[in-house]
Amino acid sequence: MIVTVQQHIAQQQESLYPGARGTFSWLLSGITLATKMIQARIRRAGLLDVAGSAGGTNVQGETQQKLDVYANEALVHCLGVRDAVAVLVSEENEEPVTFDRAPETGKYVVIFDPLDGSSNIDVNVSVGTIFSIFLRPEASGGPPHAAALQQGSRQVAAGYVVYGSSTMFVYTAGNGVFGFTLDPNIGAFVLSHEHLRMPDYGHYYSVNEANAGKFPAPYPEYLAQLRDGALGREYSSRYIGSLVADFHRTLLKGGVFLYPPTRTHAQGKLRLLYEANPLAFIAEQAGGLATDGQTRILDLQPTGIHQRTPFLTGSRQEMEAFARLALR
Ligand code: P6P
Repeated sequence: MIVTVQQHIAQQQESLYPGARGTFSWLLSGITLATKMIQARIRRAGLLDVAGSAGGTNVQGETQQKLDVYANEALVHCLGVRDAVAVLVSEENEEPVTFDRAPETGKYVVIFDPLDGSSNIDVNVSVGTIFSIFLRPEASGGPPHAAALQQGSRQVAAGYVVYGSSTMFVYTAGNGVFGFTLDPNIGAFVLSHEHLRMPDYGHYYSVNEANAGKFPAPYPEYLAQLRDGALGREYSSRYIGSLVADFHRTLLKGGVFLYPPTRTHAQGKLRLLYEANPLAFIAEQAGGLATDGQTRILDLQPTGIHQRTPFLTGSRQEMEAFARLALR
């Protein structure tokens, strides 16, 4: 018996919030629809390029669009037509997109990275969509930024879609982490990973070693511990350079992913609102941890919708080993 994302959300909502009017599952269906559109376009990327190379339009007469522009437009459209959405924040839009909706209707703020790692598509590496959902604060009569600048601990849901060897939708609404695999035969995301848990430790660490000479203390010492077996086990280095793919492996296999600050980028490269916050929520709901090297990601108070943060996330044992060095 298959369970789709919509069914699962509705079941979750009914058990957690009896009498919920299905608004949230309707909202989430906007994300699943957009990501199905995105994956269909990604799967044809090379063909579209070939088809679209003559004069910038493809055989369907569609204007050739960069995939991340297409992904952004798909999400803005599919979410914008759902009247439960009040504010959208996207990695692709400098400013929030706001919808003039009554506070009792427009209850949600959706923040997303429409296509993270899109530069990897040309070389057929997995990419992903990441999303984070907040309730619009009651007193949100203020500017839309205020509705988006909430601590990650206030997220009502978060998730990602990884467009890999299969297309998987992974989400949490605060009651565990669930994975759904797209069945192309029926065009639905079907429950495939119930109650995903991050192992207590792993055998992979994931960092861009090319930056290793630029990391401040205690990162060099920590990486040396992992390489030298100081944690009592051997590690392999795995770094795909696509955040969602590196995170997904860490969620399933354990270990640690880190994008530290460097001398040139004191706040690291990854974004707080639509990369670190949603993945931190997932990591913690699966039994892992996520920090900026000092502070729990979900406790950070954002000050800007595109702000960056150092980002470490992974299994309890690897994260606690880092904390012992950082808090010495
Ligand atoms: P670097 C992709 O461009 C991205 O935003 C993330 O998906 C990925 O984790 C990171 O940048 C890779 O950055 O500096 O290691 O190439």
